[in-house]
Amino acid sequence: MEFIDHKLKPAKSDIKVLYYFEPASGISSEDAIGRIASESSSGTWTTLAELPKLLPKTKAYAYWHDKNHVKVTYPLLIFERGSIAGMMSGIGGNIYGMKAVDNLKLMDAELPQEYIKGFKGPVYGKDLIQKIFKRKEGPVTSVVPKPKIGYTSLEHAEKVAYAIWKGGMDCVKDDENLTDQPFNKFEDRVRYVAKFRDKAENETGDVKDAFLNVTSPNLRELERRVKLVHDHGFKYFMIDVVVSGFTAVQTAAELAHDYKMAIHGHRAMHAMMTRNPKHGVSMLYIAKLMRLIGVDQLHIGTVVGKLAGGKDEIVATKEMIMAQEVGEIHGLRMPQKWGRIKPMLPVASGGLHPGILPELLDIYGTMDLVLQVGGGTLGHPMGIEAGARSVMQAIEAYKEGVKLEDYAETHKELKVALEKWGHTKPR
Ligand code: CAP
Ligand code: MG
Repeated sequence: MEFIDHKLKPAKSDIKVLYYFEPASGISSEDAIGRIASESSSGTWTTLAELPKLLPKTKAYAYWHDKNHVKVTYPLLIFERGSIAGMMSGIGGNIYGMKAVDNLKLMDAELPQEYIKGFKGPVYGKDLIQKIFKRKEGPVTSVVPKPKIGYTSLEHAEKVAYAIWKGGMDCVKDDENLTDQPFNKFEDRVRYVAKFRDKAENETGDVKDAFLNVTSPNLRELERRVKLVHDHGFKYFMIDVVVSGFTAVQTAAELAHDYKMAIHGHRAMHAMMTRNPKHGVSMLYIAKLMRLIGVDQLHIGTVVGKLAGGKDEIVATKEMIMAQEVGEIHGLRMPQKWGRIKPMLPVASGGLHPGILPELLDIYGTMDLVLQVGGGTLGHPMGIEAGARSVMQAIEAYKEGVKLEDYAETHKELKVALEKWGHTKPR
């Protein structure tokens, strides 16, 4: 009960966390929220013989709750500045295993300017559309070679990447589980993709780039791979942010700032923690941490595609990563002021194909996004280059406010894509 104060007005410099919680049977809501605030700050399960003088300054307090939501305010003093790992071992640590709660989900946290100034944020963020692709508005388009793995590094570059670029796409993305396999060594892929990027740029006159996956077994290797990508003239590199972990992503961000590169953040494994509405951590909060650390663009879901993710959370997340200030949404999002941290671009990907792009773009309500269309490009009956063209045609149709079917009358590749997939939403 010492860690509950319903009258408390949190300090401006506190971190205020919103949790969804379900007390275990026999545990009252008060007991549960007291244990959450206590175990995640300086409390423990028993009274102690000695107490340090500083203790009162280290305590978190549950200061508001309703049936299943609690807000806990944490003094900034107890967090190492600039370390997400340090923060999450507190507010995302032991409390998840406490028997006092049956379920617990970290929905969001309002981060004070005092904490935010310990981070650099993205090198480019939304500015990458203009600074890398020299365009006023998006979308940035990308295709990931499918099948996910199986091509050799030369086939990946010569057969697939080159066709994708010739078909009009901006970028070719490594799949999340393509790193350094015997049949597609990382070094070889970087070298070949650079060679065919140059060829495609010369032939099209457009900027072409790639999201080469630097996800690595250790930080030394991560640094080596980022340097290799940089030295081959790429503006981006990609990292699987969840499997790599916060320390690796913060290392990647340091490197991105050194090399003035953009980070494409893939979120594979997020659904292990984000999908259950009652337990884990929200994708919204993972996205907040990634913007803070310095990821320039991050997968946040499509609603219409093949992977789970509710519309309310995806729209709330998109707003939060793109704006400089957002308001509270009960039970879903805390208020947040971003100060000088640049906006992060959302990446829409997963089961997309030309027939459902208009619906997706309506949901996003902006052209400032990255569209990734893998199977929906590589599965085109007329081949890879035609597949890329069909996606570009669907985007053009949308921008001109023309129905896809009408646009398809004069654009064969789109017509063939619609004949194959129609407007189906894959599962
Ligand atoms: C999409 C994808 C991406 C998913 C990740 C895949 O391919 O390459 O990894 O989009 O999910 O492997 O499925 P398709 P999310 O375009 O062929 O579906 O974007 O939700 O993080
Ligand atoms: Mg993938």
